[in-house]
Amino acid sequence: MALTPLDQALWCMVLTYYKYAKKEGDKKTLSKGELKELIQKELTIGAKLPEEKITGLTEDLDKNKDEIISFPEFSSLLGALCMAYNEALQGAAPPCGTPDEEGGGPAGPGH
Ligand SMILES: [Ca+2]
Repeated sequence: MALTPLDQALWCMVLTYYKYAKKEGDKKTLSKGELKELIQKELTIGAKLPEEKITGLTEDLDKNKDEIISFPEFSSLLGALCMAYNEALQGAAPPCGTPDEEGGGPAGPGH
């Protein structure tokens, strides 16, 4: 069976993590520099975030304060982003198509 859009999105999250994790040091964890690069290059909002916001975000994510971002720590960023996108959807059309467009889609906000 082909991957569904949700499968692809999940794989994309995991693979994006490793794309940056493998750049330096431990290939299975993100250094603070790798996380910063990921945020700046992979998130539309990331390029607009001031340096200190990214640093603050990184500090928050590094729960055990070992200076590296493990996958479980990174996943809380993904969760927070999902929440932010959910809020952005309230009263606005999504920037990409909804998964079931052909079916008319859910009774979404707006339109
Ligand atoms: Ca950590």
